[in-house]
This record gives sequence, C-alpha cells and structure tokens, in this order.
Amino acid sequence: EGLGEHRAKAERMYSLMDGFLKNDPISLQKDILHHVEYTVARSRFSFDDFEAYQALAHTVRDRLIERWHDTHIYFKRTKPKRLYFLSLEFLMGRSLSNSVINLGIEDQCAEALNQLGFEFEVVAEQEGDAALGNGGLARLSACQMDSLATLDYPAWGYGLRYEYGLFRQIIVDGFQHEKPDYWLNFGNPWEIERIHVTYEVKFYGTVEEVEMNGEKQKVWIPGETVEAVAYDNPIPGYGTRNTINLRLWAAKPSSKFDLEAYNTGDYINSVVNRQKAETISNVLYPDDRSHQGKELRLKQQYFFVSASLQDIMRRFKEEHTNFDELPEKVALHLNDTHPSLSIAEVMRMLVDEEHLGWHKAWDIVCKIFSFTTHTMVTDGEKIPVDLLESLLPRHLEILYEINFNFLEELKKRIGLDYSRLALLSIVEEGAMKSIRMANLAIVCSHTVNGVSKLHLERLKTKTFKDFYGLYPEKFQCKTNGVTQRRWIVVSNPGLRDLISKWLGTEAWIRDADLLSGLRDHLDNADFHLEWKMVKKVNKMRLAEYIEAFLTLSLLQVSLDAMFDVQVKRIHEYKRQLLNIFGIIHRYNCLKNMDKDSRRKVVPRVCIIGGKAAPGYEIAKKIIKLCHAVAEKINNDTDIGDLLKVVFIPDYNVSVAELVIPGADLSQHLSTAGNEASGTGNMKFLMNGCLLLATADGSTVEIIEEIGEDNLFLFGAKVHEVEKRRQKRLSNLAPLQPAKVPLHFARVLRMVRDGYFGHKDYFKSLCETVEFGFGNDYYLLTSDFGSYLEAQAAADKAFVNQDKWTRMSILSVAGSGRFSSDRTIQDYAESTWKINPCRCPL
Ligand code: B1H
Repeated sequence: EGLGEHRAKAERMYSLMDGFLKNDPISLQKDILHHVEYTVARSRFSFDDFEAYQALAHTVRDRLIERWHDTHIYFKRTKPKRLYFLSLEFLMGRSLSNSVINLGIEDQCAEALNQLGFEFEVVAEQEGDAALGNGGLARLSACQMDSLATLDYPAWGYGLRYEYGLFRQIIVDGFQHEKPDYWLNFGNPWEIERIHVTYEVKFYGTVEEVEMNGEKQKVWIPGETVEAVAYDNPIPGYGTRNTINLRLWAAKPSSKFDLEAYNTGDYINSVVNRQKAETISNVLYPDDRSHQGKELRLKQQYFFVSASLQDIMRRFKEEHTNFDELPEKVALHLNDTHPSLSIAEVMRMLVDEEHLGWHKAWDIVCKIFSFTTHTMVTDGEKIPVDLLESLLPRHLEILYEINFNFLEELKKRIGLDYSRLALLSIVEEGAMKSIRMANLAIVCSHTVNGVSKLHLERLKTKTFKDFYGLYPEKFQCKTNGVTQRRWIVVSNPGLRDLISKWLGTEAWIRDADLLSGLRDHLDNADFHLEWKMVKKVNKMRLAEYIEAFLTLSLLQVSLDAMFDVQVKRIHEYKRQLLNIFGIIHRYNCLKNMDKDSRRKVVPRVCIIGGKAAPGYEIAKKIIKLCHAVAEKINNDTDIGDLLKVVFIPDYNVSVAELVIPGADLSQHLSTAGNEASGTGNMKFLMNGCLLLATADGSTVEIIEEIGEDNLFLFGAKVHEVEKRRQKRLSNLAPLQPAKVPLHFARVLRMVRDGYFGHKDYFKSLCETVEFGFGNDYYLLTSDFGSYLEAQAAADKAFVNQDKWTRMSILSVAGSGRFSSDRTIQDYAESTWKINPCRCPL
C-alpha cells in the first residue's frame, strides 16, 4: 500500500515536469530570459554583460544539476567502489566556457546569446576565477577532477570553501601588494548550498578512559564544536552524461556553540564568539611549498578531514553494514600531506566510535589510503606536538600509538639501529617535538606516488630512501598531466578547430594520444600556413591585453617579435632571476651592436608573471627587479622594438588561458632536481609553444616524447648539480671570482651598483648568488653560459620560420602523454582499483 501511494505521487510529480531541459537555442534563450527576470531580478528588456553572464550561468547550472542528479542516482544504484580525492586546494578558474563545452552546448549557447544581442566571449569574460589554491598542485587537482568526470569514474572531490581565495596581486611602483580575493561577492552560480548536509566538527577538550562492556575505552570529550556545511560543485565530464561532485566545506557556528555562555547570561559575548567559528574556512594560506605550523592551518586541516570523513562514512554505512567491506568500496586519496590527519581520524572513528578494536581498524586503514607527494625536499610538513595536544588530544594519542607499533615492527626488521629508527619515526624529537606528516602518510598508505619519473627516482634514492628500503612495492610513478579540454579546447579555440580539421575528428578531446596524427601533415604547406595563422591570432589577443593594462607606459609590442614567456609562482628555485639576468645581458649586447648587426636580431617581447608568497622577501625583490629592468629597457629609444619587457600582474588561471596560447617560447628554468614535475610546461607544449628548459621534473619525459631537437635544453643535469654545489663551496676559502663567467659578473654588477636604481633594496637579492653570502645555491652562475647558448639557439630557430613551425607541430603532436586522462586512468587501474561507471543517457 505504502509503495503504491509513493509511486502514484512520483508519477504525478513527473507529469508536472516536461522531461529534460532542452538545449536548442530557442529553449536556451527562454531559460536565459527567465533567469534574467527571476534569478537576477533584472528586466529582460535591459540587462548588461554581467547580468547576461549570471543568467546564462544559471541556465547552464540547471543543466548541470540535472546530469549531476542522474549520475548520483546511478552511482547509488550500482554501488561501485568510490574514490574520494582529498585536497586542501583546487584551482578551478572560470566555469562557464568549460561547462558549456563539456555539456556539448557551446554553439547553441553562442547562438542564443547572439540573438539576444550578446557575444559569448564577452559574456564569459565577466566571470571571476575560483582561486582556492596556490599553484601547480592546486591546478593539478582541478585538471584531475575534469578527467575523473570525463572517464566516468565514480569519484568525489573534497575540499574547503575558502571565502578568500589566493590574494590578488597588484603592482604599485613595481612592488607587489596583496589584496583580498573576496570572490563570493557577486554570488557563485556554480555551487549548490546544502544547508541540510552539515556535520559537527570538534576541537580541544580532554581524553578520558571509561569502562564499556567490561573493557577500557578512550573517549574524547571535546571543548568546542563547529559546524561544517556542504557546498556542492558539479563537475561535468566531456562526451558523457556523468557529472561528478566537488564538495567544499564552509565553517558555520554550531547551534551547540557555547551553550554555557548563554546560560550564564553573557549573551553579547557568546554571539561575538560564535563568529570565530567561521574564521576556520575564511582564508587560503598563500604559501606555495612551505608550511608554517600555525594553529589556524591545523584547524583548517582537521575541519576538512573530519567533515569529509563523516560524510564518506555515512554514505558507506547507508549501503553496507560490515566495515570489512570498506577497502572494497572506498579509496581515500591524500593529495600531498595536507589531508593526512585523515589517517588518525579514520582510526579514531573505527576504534572509538565503531569499536572495531585497534588491530582490525589498523588492518582496514592500511588498505584504503593512497598518497601523492609533490615535493623534492626532505624537510616536509610537520605539526608541532604542542599544537596537536591542545587542539586534538585524542588524535595525538592515536598518532603515538601508530608510531609505537610501527617502531616495534621496525625493530624486528632492522634491529636496534637507533639513528635509523629516529629518521623513520613519525615523531620528530628535539627542540620542537613534532609529527612528520610525510612519514605518517607513507607508513599508512598502500601506495606512495611521485609526480614524474625523475621525482620518483629522487624519492627512492634520497628523500624517502629509507622508506623505499622498507616498502619498495609502495613507490610508484604517476607522471602529472593536464586536461586538454581546458588547455586547448577552452583556451585555444583556433588551435582546436585546426587540429580537428586536420585529424578529421574531434576524438582527440577524449583521447589525446590521437594528437600524434598531426605528424602526418608535418610537411604540408597549407597546414603550416594555418598553424602560423592560429598563433598569430593568439599573439594578437595577448598583445591587446598587454597594451590595455600597460596603457600608462604606452607600451606597444610587435607581433613579429618572439613572445617569450615565463609564468609561474615566483621562487628562487624556479630562477626567474636567471631570466632577468639573461634579459639584461641581451640589452647589453644590443647596446654594443652596430646598425648592421641589429638588423639581424630577432625582436623579443619578454613576458614574466607570477605571485610571490606575501612573506617571501627575495621573491618580492625579484618582482621589483623585473619592473626596474623593464622601465630602463622599454624607455630606451635606442632599443625600440628589439626588446620589450613586460610583467603581467595577477597571474591566475584565466590569465594563463590567454597567455599560454599566445607564447612562442616558454621558459622552465628550475635548477635540476627541484621541480617535482611542473605542469605549465605541458600546457605550453599542447599549445605549440617551444620550451626552453632544464632537464628537470616532467621536462625529462617531454624530451622522451618529442626528442631533444625539438626544445632548447640547457643547464646542469640532476647528477651534476650536487657536484657543482660541492665545487662551488670548495672555492669558498680562497675566493676565486675568476670562476664567475664574465657576462654574469657584469650583469650582477649592474644590479649591484644601482644601474636599475634601488641599490640598497637589491643588495640582498644579489647576495643570494654571491660567494661568501648565499653562495648561489641554485647555481645561476654555473648555468648562465649554457642558458645563453640555449637562448641563442632559440633565436636562430625563430629566424627559420619553417623549422620553428615544424618544432611547434611536433610539440603538440607529442603532448598526448601529458593529458591528465592518462594520469587518472593509471591511478584508477593501479592505485585506486576503481572502474568506470557510466550513467546511461
Ligand atoms: C607543489 C606544493 C605545495 N609541490 C604546500 N608542493 C602548499 C606545498 O599551501 N601549501 O602548504 C601548497 C603547494 N606544490 C607542486 O606540485 C610542485 O612544485 C610542482 O613541481 C608540481 O608540478 C605540482 C603538481 O604536482
């Protein structure tokens, strides 16, 4: 009876809806106008580009929700093993273009807008970036979500909904200033607030021992409760109905918050205190590659971990009764060490709340976690024990117990070798006792992934050498990749059309290996012509952008010049300083040339962009130096179009979408052995931009695909770096300035002596590469000569446009391996053991 009633109700409701939303231009127009009037609350007779964006975004959102519902109903019905991708950072950028492309409705949307008097590109430009992450690691998460959806994997992303994303960079007088990125200001149509999906997250308090069924049990009596509210972000796959979920948590004061204070009558203070809860998810930490051990950061991490795991466990318990099934149904992936408190939290849930007993719980935990590390350095994330003790006392006990058991096991294997035991221990003793998060993640995960072959090699032989000795089977390589949907289809429509035309298919958008088919046309003159035309149009777009924001300096750039680009976070190891020194050297050469020689020079536009962490002084000085050099060179009438220097402010995902397709040459200058992978190189490669790079990270594998002849390689190789550092230090005692190449010394002296002004300010920057001071840890001195040679080779190749175009075509043709689809499929098959689960149409 109950069932019959339910069915009748369902049928009546279904008949009220008229099927799925339609995607023809007229239906889209109706929906856009509907949203103009009822969502944006503007008149359909007068709305501007931004309001058109909002209305179209809601129109697209409705369609996303439809597929997203179907996908989840389908997952629920088929109960596949699910992957939970845990990351504190996702750098999603804009969503509109990506969504309409993945939904397959771009032409219809463009036409619909057109008939309403708007232009799709202009409307799409209205959207701000979602910048909930710092750099490569965070953008990688975003690319991987796109691949997970496209390949139909039953996956969820979990993250934090920061109210302030990565700071906006503004440049005043050549100096970086940080402005808050309050990105939710104008509403966010791409998220769905789930006010009923909330969990309590607890902090502080004490641990007590109680008797339960005659056994002693630990219970955590927390001191503070905060509520986590879910915000769901649909992630559509391309060429599939599957639309997966990225669930981001926001902190809200709990209804139970501070009950005490209410009762004692301190009403005002208790309301004020409630607000403190919200600060947890307020702001993203802006330090790429460094960890601070601050309480708020730890709170963020646990808040994220606790809410996600409660959600995951609730879903598991809805479908299953026995925790033995957990490893067959749940894969938890740790994106770097940032979410690795998850390990202690799962133990706590299974032992304290589900009463499984330590050994059984441990057995399960060891089967469900996988871990990817993104760093080359040994000195990873550490959490001071003091902080943990007060914030998460029960977790600290659990971590000690995990470590105790691990060390006991270890003693059986390696004996009482205390110095080795100390190195491997999860707990670091010493002045500041702390938990080594990487050690924790390695011990408890079934797989430890490196992000390039070179990175994995480094992990095995250096960073985690001792762990590799213990668990060789855990260590695997999953070379990073980027999604060709965003990095070609969205950002380079000209190239997309050209590729599809010459391959005779769009199948490469789901299968990037097909790009190799472009080699068949390597010698076709028409193909070359069209190829060059696409680049020219993209350069024009970029030139307009540069000229628009640099109107004050009236900078004009020539389209015949080589657009030479280095965009990425500013870091000493990425050696933007080497680039600037190279530019100064080029300037010196030009100044010394006669008219005749000048005519043969390839004009350059040197473009640099990137953010420095707010507390990273040297990185900030690099930005200032770049501006100081630009001012000198750009205003030297003697130089004219031959050399221009541009700093693009506020580099982010949407700026990258404009800059990368317009670049001829891109620079990836990290001292070999420092860039775990690098992913910018892959994006430039896919866009037919030639690389000038060191043999570091994933560049080594790019060389495997396209051959050394198709990029400009320079600098010390990984195995040479240590030697050179040693040599450099042995030079210290009797200083041997003669060893410094003349060109390098001259450039350095110009900066040092104030040729570009700000002599005092640049002093400490110069010292980083000087002997007796910073000792040039990143080897700019010894790589400078080789760098200049690579630059000369690039100039030479550019003169021969035929050759250049061939190299460019071969770059794109060889980029298939660097699709995140390949990475994700590899993870799915060998690490997560999940299968595609394709929602029927
Ligand atoms: C990478 C980070 C990172 N490695 C800490 N490590 C952060 C560390 O906010 N934090 O605390 C944020 C980011 N990011 C990068 O990951 C590597 O440097 C790149 O080489 C690599 O390509 C990228 C993706 O694997």
